[in-house]
Order: sequence, then C-alpha cells, then structure tokens
Amino acid sequence: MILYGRDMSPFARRVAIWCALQDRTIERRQIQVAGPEWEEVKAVNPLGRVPALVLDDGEVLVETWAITDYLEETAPEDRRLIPASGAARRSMLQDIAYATSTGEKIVALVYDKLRRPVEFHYPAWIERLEGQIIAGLRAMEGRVPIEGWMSGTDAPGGGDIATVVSADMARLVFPGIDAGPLPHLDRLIADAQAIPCFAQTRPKM
Ligand SMILES: N[C@@H](CCC(=O)N[C@@H](CS)C(=O)NCC(=O)O)C(=O)O
Repeated sequence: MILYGRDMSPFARRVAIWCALQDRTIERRQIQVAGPEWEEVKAVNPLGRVPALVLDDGEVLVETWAITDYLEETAPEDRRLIPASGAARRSMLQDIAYATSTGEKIVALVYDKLRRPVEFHYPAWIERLEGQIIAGLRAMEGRVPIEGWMSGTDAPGGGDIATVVSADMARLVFPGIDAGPLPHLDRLIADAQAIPCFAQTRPKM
C-alpha cells in the first residue's frame, strides 16, 4: 500500500502510525498539497487532499475515517485499534472525534494565519480558530488518564494516536497558543515518543 501525505499532516501521520501499530508495511509518498507536488496528489485524489491510501490492487481510499475503517476491518482481531462494540467503542470514537475536530481547526489556522498573505488576514476568524483549538486541547486533556493509554489497555489505541498527533501538531506549529497546563496530554505525548512509529513520524520543525 502507498500512503500519500506528509507527517506534517496530522491526518496522514495518524494513518502512518495506525499502519505501523498493526504491523503493516507501507510505502510513503511524503508530498505537499501545494506547488508541483500537488499535481501528483490530484492524480490519486481528484480533490488534491491527503491522506490517500492506494491499496495493493490500485483501489484508492480517501478521508482518514474511511481509511482507518478499512484498516480495522482487514486487520487480525488482535491488531485492531478500536474496540468492537459498546461503551468502550463509543468512548474511543469520541476520543478520536475531539482530537480530529481540534486537528481540523489547527490545519485551518495553518492556512488562514501562516499561508494567507497578512493583508488578507481576517483577525476575528483567526481568534475564533485559536479559541476552538484551546477548547479542543482542554477537552482532550480531560479525556487522557493520569497514567497509561486512553485505550485502557497496555498499548496505544486509535484514540491515543489521534490525540497525540493533534496535540503534537498544535505544540509544534503554534507554540504561542496557550491552553494553560495540559499535564496529561504532555505525559501521553512523552509516553508515545518512546514508541518508534510515533517518534519517527514526529514532524521536524
Ligand atoms: N477530513 C480530511 C481532512 C484532511 C486534510 O485536511 N488534509 C489536508 C492536509 S493536513 C489537505 O489535504 N489540505 C489540502 C486541501 O484541503 O486543499 C481527512 O480526515 O482526511
């Protein structure tokens, strides 16, 4: 399988870590959704967005939730990263939902604050995005246990992956955003860093 998207994308990084934790070997195409490389992304996903996962038979999957759904469905039971049913599944999907929503706001802020020329900035919108990111980080903090993984098992699950990549991205790209103390998130990120697929995919700033 070939994964399109750079580790700088919290969505592409999530898929890369998901595959690694399921012991899947994938090829990476760490290309940008801008400049000349964008043409290569559009050849795979007409919308020009990442992540896109090209399966071994050439089928293309887009959108992180659809890609991870495929990975879950096709993994052996002991390699699945989301509980099959019940309250544990609901709770983990909410962990993923809060982290993904926050990740979307972080990516939006990248485009509206860092990519858009300053003369076209819309300060009220930037303020709104920053407020949503702070609220998201605090909501995520409230879902992380004092110790151990969010999955409640001895290994990170889908919620841990989503939470770490979004919180990492906020910290790395917008260090000036002050959400107050986030000790549980900091601890989770540090624990994840000890696992090679988290450490190796952490964007270098
Ligand atoms: N809902 C999408 C979001 C993916 C996303 O925002 N990707 C960004 C990179 S981090 C992208 O492709 N941006 C280019 C664009 O949307 O035009 C998913 O979960 O896969």
